[in-house]
Amino acid sequence: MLTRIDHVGIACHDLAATTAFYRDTFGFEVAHEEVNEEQGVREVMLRVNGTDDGEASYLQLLEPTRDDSPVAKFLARNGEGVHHIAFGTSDVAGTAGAIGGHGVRVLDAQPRAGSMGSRIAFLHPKDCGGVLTEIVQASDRR
Ligand code: MC0
Repeated sequence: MLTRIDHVGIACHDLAATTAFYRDTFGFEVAHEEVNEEQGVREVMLRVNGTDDGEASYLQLLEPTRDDSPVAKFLARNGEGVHHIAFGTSDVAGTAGAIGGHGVRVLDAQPRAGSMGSRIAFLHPKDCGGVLTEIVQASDRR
């Protein structure tokens, strides 16, 4: 069902400064940048390995666009740091349904739009050992 780590999401206050840190200190390449208004984030995807063909893994840097967004709440409570982990699948709806069958709350009954044209569904952190967990079906365009 879940075939790889798609990305690790990191919450930050200053997207430009955090991007520069990971690019310049670790040498990760900036692969993509976008705003997701539904999720209330401005984000940068830094490629860790592979190519943008659905097999690469990324660091996803997340800066909130509004104070009532999940990432803004997370930053206010915890400060900067790891916000979620995302696993790749070829069938986000089917995988979410199967995981939900194990008693895990699926936060997105209908998959939503994720970064780089992906389809995503979140799982409740309280049902995943305290880790906000995301399932990602990469875009064919990746
Ligand atoms: C909240 N909690 C977390 C957490 N966020 N625990 C671990 N990791 C996180 N990221 C914990 C809180 O500490 C709290 O625990 C409890 O969950 C309730 O949190 P809350 O914020 O007070 O309550 P809710 O229910 O309003 O929101 C939590 C929930 C929400 C996870 C349901 O943040 C959500 O729906 N998240 C999914 C969407 C999301 O995060 N979008 C941003 C990334 P205590 O013990 O105090 O009760 S968008 C993204 O990443 C996209 C663009 C992409 O990947 O492509």
